[in-house]
Amino acid sequence: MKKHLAMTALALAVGFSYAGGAYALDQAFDFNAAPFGGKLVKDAKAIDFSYQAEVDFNGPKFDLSGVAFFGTFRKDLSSPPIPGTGLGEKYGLYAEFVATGTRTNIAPGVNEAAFSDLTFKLRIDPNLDTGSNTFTPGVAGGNETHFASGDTSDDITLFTGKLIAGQAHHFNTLDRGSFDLLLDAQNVDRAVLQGLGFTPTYPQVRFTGVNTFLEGVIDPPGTVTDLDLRGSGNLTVVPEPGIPLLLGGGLLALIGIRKLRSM
Ligand SMILES: [Ca+2]
Ligand SMILES: [Ca+2]
Ligand SMILES: [Ca+2]
Repeated sequence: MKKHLAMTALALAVGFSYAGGAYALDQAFDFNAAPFGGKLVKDAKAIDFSYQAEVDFNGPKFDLSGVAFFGTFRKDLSSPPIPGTGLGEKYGLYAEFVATGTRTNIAPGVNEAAFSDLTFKLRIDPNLDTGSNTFTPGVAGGNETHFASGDTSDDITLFTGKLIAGQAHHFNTLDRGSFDLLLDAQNVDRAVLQGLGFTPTYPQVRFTGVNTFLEGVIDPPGTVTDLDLRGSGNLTVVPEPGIPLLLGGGLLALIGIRKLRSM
């Protein structure tokens, strides 16, 4: 009996440590685009995007605004795109985001940023007539923002994201960097977002990416207006928060059993 308990706890503890692996436990979800002339995509694990944003650095603080356009669904990050979904042909899908945070210089040309606030909307563009505005990098043209443009009046919000935590990094080659944002998905349109991943009341979504274009970064404290930032990434759904907590409980149980044995 005691041995059985210990083995169960061990299995749960292993599960918990595995959860720390990148994307090890991404949750499958369904995306029903049938109302927009697309297909019902079953068991997707990621949606790929490319994005453009503008960033303002003001000493240690930053703010940014951007738009990401999604192109393909994947069953996992190493497999080819799911064909024939209608995304980009029958309907468009984009995210609009505005964020603020603080950055820290950890070495010359190497900075880490922590997000403190974020407004995020995932939206369907049924008629493929939404784009994004152009801005002039730098102080020319004033301090601008980057946002969805064209006809956005017909677009439908699928969820609004509330920031749980987020970090970004950039390196001294200036065109390298990455970001990782964890969001609570609220006001979820469950006619479109379905499946296991969107079962929880507040599903958690990861918005992660790499930069492919970024120049003119200066170390804090420094001021930059409308830095042009572009790149690509994936939107994934993480398992419901109860699962890691449960597995974490398994780890604690294992520690408890070890303590009992050492007594
Ligand atoms: Ca400008
Ligand atoms: Ca700006
Ligand atoms: Ca539109």
